[in-house]
Amino acid sequence: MILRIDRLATQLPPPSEPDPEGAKVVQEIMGGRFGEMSTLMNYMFQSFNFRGRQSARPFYDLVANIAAEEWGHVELVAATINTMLTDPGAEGPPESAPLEHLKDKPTNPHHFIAGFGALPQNSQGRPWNGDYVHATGNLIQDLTFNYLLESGARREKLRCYEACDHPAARALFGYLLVRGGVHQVAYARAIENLTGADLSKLFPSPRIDTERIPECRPHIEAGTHRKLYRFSPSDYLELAAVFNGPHPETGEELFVEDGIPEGVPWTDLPAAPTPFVPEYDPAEIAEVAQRLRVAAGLPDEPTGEVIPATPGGVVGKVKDVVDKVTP
Ligand code: MN3
Repeated sequence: MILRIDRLATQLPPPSEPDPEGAKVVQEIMGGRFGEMSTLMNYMFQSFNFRGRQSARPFYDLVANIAAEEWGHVELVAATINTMLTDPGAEGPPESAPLEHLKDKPTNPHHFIAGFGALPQNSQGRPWNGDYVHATGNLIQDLTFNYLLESGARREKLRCYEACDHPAARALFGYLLVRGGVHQVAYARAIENLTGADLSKLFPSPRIDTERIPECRPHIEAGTHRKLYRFSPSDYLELAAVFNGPHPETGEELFVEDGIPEGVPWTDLPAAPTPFVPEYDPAEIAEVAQRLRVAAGLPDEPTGEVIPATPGGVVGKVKDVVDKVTP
């Protein structure tokens, strides 16, 4: 089972300038062969299909536990794409064609026709494909595949970083490059511990110097590059049996953290413009929600925690917004 926490693993800048062309590129990290849906679904199916898990517990724990973190990475990519598609200017009466500026750009038209949000597709608009899952029932093959998958994921994230200068995309890639690096090390250590093969000689693979990427640096300084989170209150206790030893690039000690990232609330993005569809006004929905809440004996005000969106706001202001919202 999965326990869901309504927070994002890391801070993303609030919406600034919309970037639908960039959002199309970021879709590769969502639904491409090496995207976050692929890492999630690979580790998820490998854990579902894991036989003899009790006797191979540290390896089972590793795969099952990393699957849970990948769920949060899919969530982060979706939040980024939504941020990049938030366009306070795309409003107006239907006859003024407020979305016309999008139609001639190299965008994914589904982004603005289908619902102004992330799609389970790659950058070409092709749906994520179950054939990307490699769950053979052979532990060494699966671990080796996972190492390659994380390696490809890092390569693609770097290329998308180089293709997108939107602050939300850059923050996303900064975080995911560091976390993907941890998972790559974790699978390498698992193979080493199981077979004796010295995979430390393969690092860095690909040769990405994350120290030079400004958006990676705060995560490296916080030690995020050498810790594996344990994504369960009481299970997956044997991670430390395989995730141990020196980091192959820095020589620092690897360690397991008992718990999940503290995370931050989602930014409450404004409703998508629906100029061609007569629809409930967001204020009407808020009114209905409040009535239902009170009738159910819940507080008058919404109970969840969000960061208010500041459309057109300055990226640097995000810290102030968080400080205001988080006590
Ligand atoms: Mn990931």
